[in-house]
Order: sequence, then C-alpha cells, then structure tokens
Amino acid sequence: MTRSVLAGVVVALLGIAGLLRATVTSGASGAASSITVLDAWVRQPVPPGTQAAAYFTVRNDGPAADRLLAVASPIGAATVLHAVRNGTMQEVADGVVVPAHGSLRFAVGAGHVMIEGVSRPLTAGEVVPLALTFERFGTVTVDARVVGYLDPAPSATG
Ligand SMILES: [Cu+2]
Repeated sequence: MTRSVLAGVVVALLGIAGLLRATVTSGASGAASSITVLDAWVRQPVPPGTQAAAYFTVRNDGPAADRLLAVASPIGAATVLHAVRNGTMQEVADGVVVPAHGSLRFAVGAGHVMIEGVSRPLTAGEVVPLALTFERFGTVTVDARVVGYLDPAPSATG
C-alpha cells in the first residue's frame, strides 16, 4: 500500500467515525437528560422527631436540562423540597433545575428534601429508599443511608 493510499484510508476511517459520532449526537439531542443520583443520605430525626432531611447529588450527563419535581419515600407521610435562603427554609414549589452536563447538590445548609411524618424510628446505618422524579428522565430510586443525628455529615455531601 502506498503512502497516499494509506492516508486516504485513514481519512475515510476518520470520516466514518465522524459520521457515527454525529449520528449518536443527533440521536441524543432529542432533548435527553441522563440522570445519576449519588451519595444519598438521610439525617436521623432528633428523638422523638418525625421530620428527616434527605441530601444527595444529582448529575446530568445529558445535553438537555432536567428538573427534579418530587421525591418520595415510604418512611414518611409526605415530602417537600426545601431551599435555604438567608438561613431560612423555604418550600420549592416548581422543582429544581439540573443543568445539562451539570449537577445539583442538596447539602447541609442548602437544598434538601424534608420528609414529614416519619412513621417509625430510623436506625443509623440503615438504608431507606428515595424515589426522585424528574420532568424528562422519569423516576430514579436510590438507597439513602441513615446518618445518626449526632454524627457528622458525610464529607461527599456535607
Ligand atoms: Cu427543610
């Protein structure tokens, strides 16, 4: 094979690779989000409390923004998304945006999920399910670890 033919083959292969990449990109640009939920944990209520706060990080590897609409858990009667502004908890009515190729962090002193009416004692170290519903991506269920009310927040999310 001569040098120029080889170069032509390489150019052709690069061209095919470019086409494949373009195809994948256009397939995904039907405004998809790609959601992963990481480092979920729940603060054990201070006895005899029935309110627990849940924290996690949401990563969106997709080309479209998404919105966290609601979080549900069988341990509580109801849940509310809370933001913290000027040191005060405020209910978030219309969800929280997760940017395209970005992340959203619910951390101590910032956003969290308030689980109201926790129906049984939670034990530090146990795992409870959280179901996060996103506008585009649908529902993702994750295991959240219960952290004792006197224990430090996990460093990844604290
Ligand atoms: Cu709150």
